[in-house]
Amino acid sequence: MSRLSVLVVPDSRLKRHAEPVARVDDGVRRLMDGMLEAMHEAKGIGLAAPQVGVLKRVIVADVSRPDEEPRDYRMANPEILWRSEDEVSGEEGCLSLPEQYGDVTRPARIKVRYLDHQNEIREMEADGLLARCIQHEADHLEGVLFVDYLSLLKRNIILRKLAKAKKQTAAV
Ligand code: GNR
Ligand code: NI
Repeated sequence: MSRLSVLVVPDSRLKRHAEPVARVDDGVRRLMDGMLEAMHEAKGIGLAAPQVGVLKRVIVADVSRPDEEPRDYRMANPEILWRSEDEVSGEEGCLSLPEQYGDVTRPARIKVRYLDHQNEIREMEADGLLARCIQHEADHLEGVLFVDYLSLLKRNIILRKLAKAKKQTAAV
């Protein structure tokens, strides 16, 4: 059982800027492991710390398909150092916007620098779904959600639906 629960929109913590970690210590490692557990449980491919109410620059990801070897990424203070000129559109979802989807155009490839779970600096190039996922998670650290890239009309339809759903759960 996971003790971390994923916040759902509307929640002001999902709109805040997250603070860098000074170093990856046992506390940050525990956070990363708890986030991976919550992410896998929810069948997500990524998760950012603000989604579990922690305003730190920590993200995790595992974009492997069920038939593939799992590959967990743990990243603190991720910095996108380079984005490709070429962009691709793809459908995104978010555990904080349950059952809502939309097409987002993003750079196809990125280079990212981060601290790994051993507090070592690493640099990595990513493409495909991993590149999309890291960009989506990095956005969470700035309080940006995928719906912020949609038209005002589509965004408002989604946000209104979720606000209504939350009111109804609160009323039960
Ligand atoms: O599970 C998720 N799927 C997904 C699909 C396309 C692009 C990004 C993502 S990340 C999302 C989990 C999540 O909300 N991470 O913040
Ligand atoms: Ni998300």
